[in-house]
Amino acid sequence: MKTVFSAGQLAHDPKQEISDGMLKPAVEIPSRAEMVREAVLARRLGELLEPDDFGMEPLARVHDADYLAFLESFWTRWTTAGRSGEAFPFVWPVRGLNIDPVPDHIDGLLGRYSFDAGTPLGEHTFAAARASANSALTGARLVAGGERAAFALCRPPGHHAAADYYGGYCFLNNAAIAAQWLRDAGAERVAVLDVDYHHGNGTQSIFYERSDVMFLSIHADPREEYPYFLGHAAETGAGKGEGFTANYPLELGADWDVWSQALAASLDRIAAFRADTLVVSLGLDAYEKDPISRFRLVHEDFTRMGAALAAAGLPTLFVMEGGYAVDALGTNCVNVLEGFEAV
Ligand code: SP5
Ligand code: ZN
Repeated sequence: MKTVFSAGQLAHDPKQEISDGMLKPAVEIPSRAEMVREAVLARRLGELLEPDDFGMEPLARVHDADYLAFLESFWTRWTTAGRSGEAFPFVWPVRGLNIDPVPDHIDGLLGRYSFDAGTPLGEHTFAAARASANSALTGARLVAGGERAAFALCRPPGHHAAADYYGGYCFLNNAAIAAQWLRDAGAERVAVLDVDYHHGNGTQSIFYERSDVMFLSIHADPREEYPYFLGHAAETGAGKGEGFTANYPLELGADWDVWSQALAASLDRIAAFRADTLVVSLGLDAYEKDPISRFRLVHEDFTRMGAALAAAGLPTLFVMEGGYAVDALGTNCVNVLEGFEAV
């Protein structure tokens, strides 16, 4: 399987994040991608390709124009306000407040276009996020062109980013951008299966009222875990999209026995939907030693995961999401991809 990755994705290099009531060392760091790239090469998964630049248009199919303009202009506004280094929002337009008009001040804009304070935004973030989205798009084009599967080594990740807000270390929703591009390239029914430990709130919100892209997510119960405000089993889609979202929230501590049952249920739903293309939001943070997560998958479970995904028998685009046990990330990620190829 081919891997798509650009060194430009490393330019987002956050130093700190707000977590547990403190400024702590950032966990969504460039070495994550470098570790996965090394494992892809060491284990001879296949060719490593540079992405092409797809421009802004496929991003604008998923994200609002004003949100993209905010990301584009962020650094100029931030430095014009006399700031330097990484930005963190601290005020949000929650219920009862007025989201219109959009503020002029950068502190208001940061709150308007985000949903958490845990996601550092810096000078090179948007460029790196664009490069990451281009990797997803280049992978999508490989799959549309007839490859059985492709691996978009995306980082920064994407699944928490919605049409008009960032958060959860995500700025552009790579998986959603790829799924929409696949639809535009002729796929009729795309399933996005999110196996990241955290619920893919951004992807869910983007496709919630649509019946052409099914969204399924296996994740830690939002009653106990980030992102807290989406990912409950009762969320099944709305309007035309009713029945085209499926959530499998699991208790903290879930191991392969529990996790694989949700995976089997997801794959049944994907088969009933008669998806013609599968996009996997491939988080590796369900790993037992992930520093911010509390599931219990072991190395071999990731191989099993890949094999189970292959059994769906669909052209498959893997889009990397989270996973913060940096030393194990390459092993777990390539285990999934090798497990898939072995079937
Ligand atoms: C893509 C992705 O996996 N994003 C995850 C964002 C999670 N952000 C919240 C992190 C909260 C960490 N709390 C750790 C508690 C143990 N010290
Ligand atoms: Zn995650």
